[in-house]
Amino acid sequence: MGKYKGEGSLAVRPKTTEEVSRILKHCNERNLAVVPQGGNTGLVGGSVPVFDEIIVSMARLNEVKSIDPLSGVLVCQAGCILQHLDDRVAKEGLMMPLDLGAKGSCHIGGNISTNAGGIRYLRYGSLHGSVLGLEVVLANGEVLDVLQSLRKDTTGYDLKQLFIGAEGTLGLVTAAAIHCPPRPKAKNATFLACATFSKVLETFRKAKADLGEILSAFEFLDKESLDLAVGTYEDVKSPLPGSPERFYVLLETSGSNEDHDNEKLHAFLEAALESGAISDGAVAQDGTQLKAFWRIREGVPEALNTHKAMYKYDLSIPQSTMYGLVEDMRARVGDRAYTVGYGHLGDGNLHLNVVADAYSEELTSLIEPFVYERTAELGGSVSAEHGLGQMKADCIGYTKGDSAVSLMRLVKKTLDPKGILNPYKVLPLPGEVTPPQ
Ligand code: FAD
Ligand code: 2HG
Ligand code: ZN
Repeated sequence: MGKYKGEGSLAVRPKTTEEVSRILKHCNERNLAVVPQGGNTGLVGGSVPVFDEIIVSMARLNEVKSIDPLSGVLVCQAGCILQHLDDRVAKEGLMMPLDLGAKGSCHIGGNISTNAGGIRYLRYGSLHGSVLGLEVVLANGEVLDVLQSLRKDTTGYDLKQLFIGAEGTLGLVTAAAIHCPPRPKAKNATFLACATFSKVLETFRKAKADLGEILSAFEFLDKESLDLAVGTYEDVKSPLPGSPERFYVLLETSGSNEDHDNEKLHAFLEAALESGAISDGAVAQDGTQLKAFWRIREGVPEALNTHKAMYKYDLSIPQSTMYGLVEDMRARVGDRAYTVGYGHLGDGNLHLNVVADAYSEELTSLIEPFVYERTAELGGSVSAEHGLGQMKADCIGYTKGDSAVSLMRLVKKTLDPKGILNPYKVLPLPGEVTPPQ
């Protein structure tokens, strides 16, 4: 994002777990801090050194170890690129359980370390469920081997979970076993217009009820998001040009029988039009159009990135109150900035972005801490899927209470007593007061 700049002067590029282990053993003995780096696509500055931490790039740990087509278990090294893995497992009739706009660059190790969500979360759930095993190098260089491929295992504490979403602060993930679902034989998508946000919610309720097992994504964008993507890129075109509505939904279905899925989708659309939940809609006629629909959604964060100042918030908020926060923010900043709201509505995940020509203290003070305070009041989370990184390390208290933060500090102290792993990320500095709940 061009927002975070470190002073690192050394990057190491290990090829094996053994090399990662030797690097960490050496750094731990000499009190040298490290920052693990995957595809460097993170949005909260987690993979960027704050001072002169040594960058440990995981890019050369990029081997696929095995794929079992029967169980669907993929075992691979952490530096494999998500898109490459999806292409590889496709040959066995499988699919990666997650998908995100950065798939062409992000690593599976980075995905695991941020507990990335993305557009398949609604259907396939969190990496806390899909990751079956991990190999992790601990701060002192010891290799923790919990790289099982078992679906069920209740022998003691589930240690791998600690490293999923730890943003490289507890260990370096070097390999993973991941459960991959069967690749759907049929996929379809529809782009819908809704007059109000409550109609978007009504459409979501109806989609869950009528489409059931074939519903695979339910993304929403407000008109400001759509206009931005369409206005920035020539290849992004609205399937509903001239639509006057305030809200748009990209709904995807995936299943095993095209006729069955189409029948269900069309019945749902007819009923949604009749009830007034949606006012217009377009159904993708082929794979090319399906991709074009996704290009609109993926074009929004890309188009935001063309602005000089970008205030980016990734919030979990109960769906019923989600859009009120966007409206309040828009009213607060007025014409000083452009405010958009979009995201993974099916998962209660709002991406609220405020962009402008330049950062200013006035704008910043209108946005923060308001955005975090209001999220806490609504019972939400200040980080739904991007992590805390360096951007929000001092914001954890808006979502987690003192006892949870104290226990996290204890875990960190136990696994990384010298604090060499990705310092200044995730947790506030010791003694720093976390914001009141
Ligand atoms: P990096 O950015 O390199 O690192 C992220 C964090 O993980 C850092 O703290 C780093 O130190 C740590 N880390 C990396 N590798 C390891 C390792 N092997 N062991 C230990 N720690 C490690 N995120 C979503 O959740 N959902 C989305 O839909 C989504 N869409 C995106 C779209 C775009 C266009 C972009 C640019 C980003 C998007 N992201 C999304 C954010 C980002 O892609 C994810 O957070 C991704 O999981 C980061 O992976 P990475 O390999 O780039 O990790
Ligand atoms: C997405 O869902 C990503 O597109 C990025 O999580 C969100 O940049 C953002 O606001
Ligand atoms: Zn997202």
